[in-house]
Amino acid sequence: MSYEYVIPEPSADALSRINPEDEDIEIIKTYNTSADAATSKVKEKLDLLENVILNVAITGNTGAGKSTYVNAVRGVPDDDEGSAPTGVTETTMEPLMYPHPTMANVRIWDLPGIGSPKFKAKQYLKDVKFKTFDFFIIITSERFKENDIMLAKEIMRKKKLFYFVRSKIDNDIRAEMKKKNFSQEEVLSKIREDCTKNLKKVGAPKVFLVSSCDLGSYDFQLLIDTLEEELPMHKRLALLQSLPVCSVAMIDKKTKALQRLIWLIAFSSSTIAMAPVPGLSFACNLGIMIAFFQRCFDAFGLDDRSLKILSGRVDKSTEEVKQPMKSRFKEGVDRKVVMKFFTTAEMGAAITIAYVLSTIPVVGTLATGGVSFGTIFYLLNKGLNEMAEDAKLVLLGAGLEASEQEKEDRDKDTKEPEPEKEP
Ligand SMILES: Nc1nc2c(ncn2[C@@H]2O[C@H](COP(=O)(O)OP(=O)(O)OP(=O)(O)O)[C@@H](O)[C@H]2O)c(=O)[nH]1
Ligand SMILES: [Mg+2]
Repeated sequence: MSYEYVIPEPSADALSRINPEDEDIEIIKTYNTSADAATSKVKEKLDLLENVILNVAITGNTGAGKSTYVNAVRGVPDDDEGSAPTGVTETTMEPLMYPHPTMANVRIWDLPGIGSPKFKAKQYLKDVKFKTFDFFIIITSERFKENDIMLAKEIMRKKKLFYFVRSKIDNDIRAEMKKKNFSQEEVLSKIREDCTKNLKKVGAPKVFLVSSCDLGSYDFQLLIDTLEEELPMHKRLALLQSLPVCSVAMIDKKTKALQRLIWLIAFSSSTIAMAPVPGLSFACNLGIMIAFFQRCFDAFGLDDRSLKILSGRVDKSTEEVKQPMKSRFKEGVDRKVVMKFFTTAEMGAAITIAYVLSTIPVVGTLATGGVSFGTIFYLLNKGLNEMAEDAKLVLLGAGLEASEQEKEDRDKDTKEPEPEKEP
């Protein structure tokens, strides 16, 4: 006996809310004509997005700040176990791979310095196995030199992506602050001009001014925006999930990236509901939701490890930085917390009906499937947004991002006073 199982043709409005890319819309459209093909395409895509490997190479002169940058983008303090060794005497002699602490598929490579006068870019790239990398970050803490340029040209020749980063900007700002008529914007634009002048031989490349001690300031966000534009979609998602939460803008970017996964997960979970085993779909959906929420929790840095690191940075206790969290995920993601989503008044009715029906063979295959897509889609979005809010509250509470009120006050203070009117 076969049962007709139909996901209703999605309306334009529903599609715009789900916000799939063009190729995803094609999959949704083909569902009604070939459910199996659409389902396996969705699963393939999910698998690719969740498990893609991203290899990032960090290179540059000795002492430029490579290892410090590696630690910063992994969200790991320099003195942490498993961090890249940093300091004036430590030198990275061979490519060392540092997996992201919560996303092992994102790998940051600390490459050897390129400072030697005998440096040969071609041989260097061969030695470090350049094909492994999705892109290169070339770091300097002073002027870009001939070796940086040679390397950039060779990377270009190999048709790989690279980005110039001028590091230790916080040091430059601190030094200039002591001078009369200090203007941060002027200092930054001077450094930018100087870098551009030094890099004339490679055209007019963008240079990103970064402090590994303060990723929330200067050009780090701009660097990520650029990477986002230039990386293939599936790699972009991995990158955004893995970056440390350093600003509200970063939280918004992560939210958007994670939203991309939701419709695919909801779609594939609705097809599980077709299995004619009582209660199975409920259990599977619960498992899927726990896995997704754990992914979001880690990406937003709400896990104990990240909060502990944050509390160390801002000199507060972990309890203090955690205190502003309002969502039901305050104590972590587990079965009990996710079950709460199924017992709130708004969802209760729909889920109870779906669950009761799913225990009745035959009817269950239809009913659970029918509500599953919408329900899971709704619940995953709700959980994601709750966590994003929490992440913002934690950032504000830690004093790493100004509140709207503080920003308004600051703007008022920096505005030129209105000239007094002549009587
Ligand atoms: N203030 C400040 N100091 C930095 C920054 N980046 C690196 N440093 C310091 O610069 C020194 C050298 O940094 P490393 O990260 O060890 O440099 P490296 O490029 O890995 O050096 P080698 O492995 O020897 O080639 C360390 O004392 C860091 O603490 C930064 O953005 N700001
Ligand atoms: Mg190093």
